[in-house]
Amino acid sequence: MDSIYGKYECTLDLIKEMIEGKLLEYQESIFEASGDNGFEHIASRIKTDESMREKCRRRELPETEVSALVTLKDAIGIRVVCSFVDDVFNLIDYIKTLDDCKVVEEKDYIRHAKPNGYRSYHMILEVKVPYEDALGQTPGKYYVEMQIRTIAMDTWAALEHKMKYKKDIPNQDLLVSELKRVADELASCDLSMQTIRDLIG
Ligand code: 0O2
Repeated sequence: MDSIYGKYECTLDLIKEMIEGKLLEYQESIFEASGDNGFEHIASRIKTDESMREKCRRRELPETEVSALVTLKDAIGIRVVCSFVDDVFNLIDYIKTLDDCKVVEEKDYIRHAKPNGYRSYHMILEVKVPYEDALGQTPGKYYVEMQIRTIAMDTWAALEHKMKYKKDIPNQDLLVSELKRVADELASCDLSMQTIRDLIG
């Protein structure tokens, strides 16, 4: 079966690399100015053909390029993991200044954690590029899902994700409530770490 992304598949990699490049420029500029690194690392992915098709079916969308690249907006996913909470919000401010990138959706699961304890800042960027998009327009518009969070939030999300996708875990209810408790503890530690960093100056 052909890729759901059709002839636009290669463009997705180019856009992912372009945004990553801008993030690395930011990291360098912060390092030059202060010796800090701005963020710890980037993890990125293009959603696989199989999981994009599965998402289309779940949303009762036709399995087309337009569904995958225009209606759904997470074909390109970039996660940036920071040491400190302030680094997360400074990075968000920087992303909002980028030329040809418009934030079209924002979810602040840091100030408003999900009931299970999930914390992260999500943004959908609409990126204007000199390539054709799935609607046949040039310059085209592509979408990038950004997730920005601290190391503590990231470790928690990975563990919770693992639990969600594993079947027949004994004492699952207990683990769910323990995870929620730990998420709140980690949030409190993140704030304490930020305070100590600010006091060190
Ligand atoms: P993958 O493979 O990570 O991409 P949508 O993206 O439209 O399906 P929604 O709720 O509109 O879903 O978007 P939201 O809330 O911004 O969440 C999108 C992504 O955030 C998810 O992608 C997860 O990666 C992550 N996420 C959201 N909530 C949780 C959570 O409670 N726990 C964990 N571990 N991750 C979460 P996908 O689509 O699940 O998959």
